[in-house]
Amino acid sequence: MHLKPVIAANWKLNHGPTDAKAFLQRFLAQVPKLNDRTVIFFPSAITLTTVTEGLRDRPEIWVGVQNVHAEAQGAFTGENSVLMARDAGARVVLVGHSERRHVFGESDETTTKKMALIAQARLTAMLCVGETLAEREAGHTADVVERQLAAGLKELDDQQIGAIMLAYEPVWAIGTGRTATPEDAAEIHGVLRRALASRVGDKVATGIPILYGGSVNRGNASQLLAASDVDGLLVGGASLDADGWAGIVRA
Ligand code: G2H
Repeated sequence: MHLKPVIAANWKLNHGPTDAKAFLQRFLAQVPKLNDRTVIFFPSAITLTTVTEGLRDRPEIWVGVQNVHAEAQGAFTGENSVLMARDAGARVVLVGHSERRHVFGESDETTTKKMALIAQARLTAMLCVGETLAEREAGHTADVVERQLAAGLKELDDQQIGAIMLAYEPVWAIGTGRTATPEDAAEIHGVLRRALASRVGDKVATGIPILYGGSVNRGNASQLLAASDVDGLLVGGASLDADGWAGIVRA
């Protein structure tokens, strides 16, 4: 670990404004000002403003959105805009989460467009990559994550690449209770770091946080964070309970 760790909560389709208010009250009472780690909340778009307002006195904690549309505005009923997310206080945007790719059919081409749009809006993109179980068993993990990474970086210049975050989330470990071992995570994080270095050089590549996600919990968080090239955690289910999440953040 060479960077300030990034510990991110992906609430997915959980916690409306009422729940979020109660969560933050309980969470903030247990977690004093954080200078040695970056904590991020990814609430639903409907809950975004509640969370940014609830964290008004804690500017060291970031808030982000789980997705934006590939166009900034227009006739796209039901979508959310990167510009509106920024206006509402979001600083970071998840791109290509496996549920976007596998449940909603998001393609590499779409992640390319979203990454460019987010960079133009000067927000931080957190690009998610990860292989399915079939891809892993066929020995294709490195190829898959390198392809997804290349698509995400395709339209970005070196400076824009230096401002992103990455998350490695093996699909077979998401919400399944199966976690990659710290060795599995270190291996693929190393693949990603080398791919970044070959695109933008070692110096920029080492400054890009690479988070691990997939059934992270209070019991395995410290071990995963200690693995080589693991600079943070992206946590779903275990971030939904304020006490449990406070425990992971303090780990
Ligand atoms: C992976 C992760 C958060 P969980 O999707 O992005 O969720 O921790 O529930 O596996």
